[in-house]
Amino acid sequence: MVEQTFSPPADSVLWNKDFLIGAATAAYQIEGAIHEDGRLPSIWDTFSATPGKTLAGDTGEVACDHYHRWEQDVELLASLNVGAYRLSISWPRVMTLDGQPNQKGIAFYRKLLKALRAKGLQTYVTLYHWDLPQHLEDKGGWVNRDTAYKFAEYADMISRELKGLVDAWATLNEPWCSAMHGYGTGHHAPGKQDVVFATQAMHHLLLGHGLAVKHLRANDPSAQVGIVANVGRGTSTDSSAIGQRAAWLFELQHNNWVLDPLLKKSYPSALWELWPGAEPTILNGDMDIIGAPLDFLGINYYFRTNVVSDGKHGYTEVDLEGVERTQMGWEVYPDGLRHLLVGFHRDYPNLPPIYITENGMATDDAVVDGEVHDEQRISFLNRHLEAVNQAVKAGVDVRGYFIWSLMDNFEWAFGYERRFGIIHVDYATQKRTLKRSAKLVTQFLAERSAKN
Ligand code: IFM
Repeated sequence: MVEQTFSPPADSVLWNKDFLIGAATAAYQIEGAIHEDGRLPSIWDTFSATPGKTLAGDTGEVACDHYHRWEQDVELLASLNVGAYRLSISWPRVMTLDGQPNQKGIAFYRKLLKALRAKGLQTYVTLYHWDLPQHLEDKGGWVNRDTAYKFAEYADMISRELKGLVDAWATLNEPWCSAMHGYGTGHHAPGKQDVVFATQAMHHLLLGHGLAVKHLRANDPSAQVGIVANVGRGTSTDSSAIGQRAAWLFELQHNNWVLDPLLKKSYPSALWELWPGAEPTILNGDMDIIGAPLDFLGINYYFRTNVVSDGKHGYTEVDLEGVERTQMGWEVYPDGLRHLLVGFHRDYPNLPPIYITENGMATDDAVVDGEVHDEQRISFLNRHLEAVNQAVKAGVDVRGYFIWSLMDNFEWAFGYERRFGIIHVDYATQKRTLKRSAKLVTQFLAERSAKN
């Protein structure tokens, strides 16, 4: 095993102390305590308890037990010298069935945010990272327009409760995954499988986002307000026009489906050639609500996908041979991140400042003699941070980067097998062990603050 170093080039933007480096998690993936303090069932409780839906039948019932171990986790986080922590609030934990604040659940986030602030960490808080209250799914979930209004009520309530403790609010995490995997492919909760549901769910997610923005701004004017989108690089080894169109369609479907309504107030029309008959119902005024100005855009990037034409209107994914892959099977392709950032900067004149709100990889890590040698992750982080540096040098306004994830956690349908953390979690004992990646990032950030 070749030991990696973590040392950005001397002229890298990473050395600038104002370039924010943080770590990220999400409520359902780490908290556990799903029956405590009045938390209501969520769609992920239902889905993961359904046989066959997650690897080994894993659920988020205990996860990293962060709900009980949060103080220790805040200490660990602060020991990494990072400047910010990105977390999410569990909607079913903080709101009762009749839409009232659940003060016990809210108290958990209040004390967590205060502790983070006391350690000098900035707080990046996502309102919806996939854990819809089950009672709303029972009424149709995101396919039902009413869920957008319920989400806005939740945003209004929680931003009144937590105002002054949050540096940046993100309304949604990865609406593409909520819509497509939740209602299209069915790989995620609630497990519905119809593209017509997916496109309608997307519209209501984005509408909920736009409605929420208004409340967040009114209730917590000093905080930034944004949204987090996952984006993918699509390429084709087929250089013919039809091959290149397939790659273009891949990116249109993954990236522009979300970014165009937010930044251009319209859906790309080619989507309805890809999915004939799946155009959502859009009411007058919706697109103006969705396209409300943003203070920042969060970008989550993980991999590239190679595609070919399916011979009809769409594309098919074909794995490239001989490329480096992660434990998820995802190709390691740092230049995709640079390429996409530069493209968004070119294509969206009103692109707000960007934070890379997630980037990282799963490896099959184990603790050996007290150490975790996650050398592939160190190399991955080095290369993706350099891609960000190059994008900044090319003129893109990227202000920060969050490693996914602070600690190993519940990786949705893949359960606990896939380990994304820079901190290892032994799920039997809940022992946390800093991986070598965490140690090198810590060391780099100490060197950086010594220089500035
Ligand atoms: O774990 C997820 C996270 O919840 C959302 N973005 C992708 C990560 C890795 O799959």
